[in-house]
Amino acid sequence: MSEAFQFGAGETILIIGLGRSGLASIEVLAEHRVTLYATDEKPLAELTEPIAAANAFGARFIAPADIASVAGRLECAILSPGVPPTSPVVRSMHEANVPVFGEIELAYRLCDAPIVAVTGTKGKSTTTALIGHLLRSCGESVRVGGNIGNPLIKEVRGAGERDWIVAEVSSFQLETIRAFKPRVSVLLNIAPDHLDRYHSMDEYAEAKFRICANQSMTDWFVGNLDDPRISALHWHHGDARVQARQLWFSLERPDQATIYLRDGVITYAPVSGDPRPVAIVPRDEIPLAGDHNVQNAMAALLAALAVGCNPESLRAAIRSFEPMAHRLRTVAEIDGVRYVDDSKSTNPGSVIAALRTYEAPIVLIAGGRSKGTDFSDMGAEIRRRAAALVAIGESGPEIARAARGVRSIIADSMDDAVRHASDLAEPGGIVLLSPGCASFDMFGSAEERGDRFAAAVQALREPAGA
Ligand code: UMA
Ligand code: ADP
Repeated sequence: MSEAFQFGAGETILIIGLGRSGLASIEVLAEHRVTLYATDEKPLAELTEPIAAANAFGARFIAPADIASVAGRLECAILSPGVPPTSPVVRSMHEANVPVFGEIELAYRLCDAPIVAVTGTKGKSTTTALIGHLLRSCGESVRVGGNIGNPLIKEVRGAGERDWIVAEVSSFQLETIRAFKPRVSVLLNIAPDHLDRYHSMDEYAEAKFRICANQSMTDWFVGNLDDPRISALHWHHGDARVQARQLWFSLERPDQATIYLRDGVITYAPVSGDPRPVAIVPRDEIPLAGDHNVQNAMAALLAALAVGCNPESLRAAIRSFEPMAHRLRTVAEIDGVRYVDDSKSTNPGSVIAALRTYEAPIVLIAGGRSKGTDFSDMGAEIRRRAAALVAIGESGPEIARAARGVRSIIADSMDDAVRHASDLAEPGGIVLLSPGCASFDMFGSAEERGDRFAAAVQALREPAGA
């Protein structure tokens, strides 16, 4: 089977997974008059709505057990990021020699606009949204999509060479790219996460490195010099994995970075023209809390500079960025206690980053569904920085054990957790929801978990028994 398919009439494609990514691919490929089949491993009873949505675009549902009956007719299959490559459906595609790739690759092949792609364990959505904001503020026409929530395939529709696409790409999505070649790639950090899908950190890191695998010398790579796995890609080390021109951000090594902090000011060392350092913005003027967000801001600024924005415009633009919900967002202040929703903190590294953000005494609410990560570093940071821990969810007891020595309570609902946390907090202190885990043991999503936290906090205002 050749790879020269055009995504047009006469071709037949199987969509694997009927979530947001799969349904968006169906919608766009239907416009290209491709013959579509769709499959999903969920029990049929739970698929009524997505099958109806797929049918509405002319896609026929095939149960996973019947896939072999259509395999011989397929040009390719488009895999949803949540479906692991070990899934039986994917295996049956390999056995039938049907090429399998992801929606990001499909979007790339159907896209005329240059792409800025962002990956990393944490900070992807913030950095992606910030790059979108910076480019837009500098007068560019921009569309933002990908893992951030709105499938990329829908954003690239109708985009031309004068537009920019800013794409958040997860490691799952990078597993199934082939030719995907962003004009600018951004690699933020690599920390333990998703170890229920990857056998090792090396395997996880390899998936992340794919973001720059097809880039050439006309492209740009933005990397974190403070992350040992990423700084190993520096051309100094003779590593050939990055062919693109390299731009580095750092909090720790100002002398070797393209963007760094000097006297509290984010400062750029131009890579061409006048080499004198350019002060871009004092860190205190970035509307995002914590050192980790200074790193995200530096990465976003480098990406915008690579696109061609000038430092003066960026200085004004970054100040007007609105932080995203569920990421260190204050949702209330009650009786002198600040309540902070960081529900999107879904791995131990983001809990550590959140704890390091505040000086005030913290009562931490943490726990949920573990992703196979080790909680010992997070436990040590809780001991160092938290006044108390309220542990929730499946991993609550494990986290409480890792933080042994800190006053801990196990709570069995968000309402219960917030009530305990409010009892434990002192005026001037912070109640911080930063779970360090997935939400699916207790909630439908991290957003729902954050909303339930905010609602439980609001309920504290109501008089008892009201
Ligand atoms: N399914 C199977 N077999 C499996 C697993 C899933 O058939 O083994 C089916 C499910 O029954 C379901 C469908 O696949 O019907 C779901 O597909 P999906 O899990 O890929 O989810 P989508 O709704 O398509 O959303 C995906 C991303 N989800 C994942 O990567 C898990 C979304 O990222 C992304 O926003 C969306 O595409 C649009 O690009 C979410 C995410 O959690 C936010 N990402 C992870 C993260 O950020 O840590 C990587
Ligand atoms: P992602 O899209 O990679 O999950 P987000 O920008 O949505 O990242 O942030 C998710 C969580 O991670 C939030 O709790 C946020 O405070 C935290 N976070 C953001 N950037 C970083 C970073 N560079 N290092 C560690 N944690 C971070």
